[in-house]
Amino acid sequence: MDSLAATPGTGPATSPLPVVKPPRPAAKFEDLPTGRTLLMGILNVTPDSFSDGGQYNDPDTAIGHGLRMFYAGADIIDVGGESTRPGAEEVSDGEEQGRILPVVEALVKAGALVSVDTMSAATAAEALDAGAAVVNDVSGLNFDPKMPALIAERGVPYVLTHRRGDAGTMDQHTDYDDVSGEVIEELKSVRDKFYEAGVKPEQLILDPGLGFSKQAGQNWELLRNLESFTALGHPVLVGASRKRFLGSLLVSAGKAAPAEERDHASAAVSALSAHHGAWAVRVHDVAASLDAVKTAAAWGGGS
Ligand code: PMM
Repeated sequence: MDSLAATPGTGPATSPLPVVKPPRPAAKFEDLPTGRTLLMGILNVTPDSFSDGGQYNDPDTAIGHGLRMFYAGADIIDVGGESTRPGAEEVSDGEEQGRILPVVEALVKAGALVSVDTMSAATAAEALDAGAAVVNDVSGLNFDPKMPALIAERGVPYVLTHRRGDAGTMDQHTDYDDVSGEVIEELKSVRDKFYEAGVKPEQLILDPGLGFSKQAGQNWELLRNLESFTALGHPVLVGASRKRFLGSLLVSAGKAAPAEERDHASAAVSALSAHHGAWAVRVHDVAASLDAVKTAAAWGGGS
């Protein structure tokens, strides 16, 4: 990705300015801004994700989109190579790594802080070697048995997301008497497995897993109870952007709003999540959610 090394202003006077900026020093997790909720920009390098599947399927398009989100203010770019939507096909580690590693490398070289969205310990290890700084795992109760040891050994931040079952079965596991209480207990039981492997509490970021083994009303219930998640003492990540429950909220002429018409509601959820203490929101439309979290910070008396 030599184009990343282009220096603005070195071409002939008539040539357009390069789209990409020069490399920056590698971003560090500990240098992330404080004083507002962080933005994690979504980059699915997949043919089949529900929200943006197929749009960023080749490395150059994916890198371009990642850079656009970075320059729009994303604090972290979340790069994934396997769709997590209900019923999605599993991909091999080799295929997943082939999709994401060139993208991770290029974004890190450009100075972005990258998280890898994977359920595979092997892929997480390769992505960390390529410069990713965070592992974002939505496997929930069904995690790769090699993941806890990897996270302990590398000492990196790890997003522990609630999910029951797998992509094929999660929609059959939505029976809860008390969705928030049960999600919290189940997150704690997975957290214990990571502690047993030597992962430190400060490495863990918790995510209630909106849309993963949850029905629409259960997602709202979890959001309503966000403060019981932040009370666990870990940073909390909220991933509501463009999800089905927003589509069913925004019904028009009897039809759920399609994914690309859910960004305003997603930004509203970002503002409310920020106001209720979320550490970060995982979003498609970075610019809208940046405004939303800044507004929430000002409302709360922050920067
Ligand atoms: N949702 C998706 C993928 N990865 N990661 C975390 N931590 N939390 C989420 O809610 C989450 C995730 C699915 O959404 P997408 O297809 O829009 O990426």
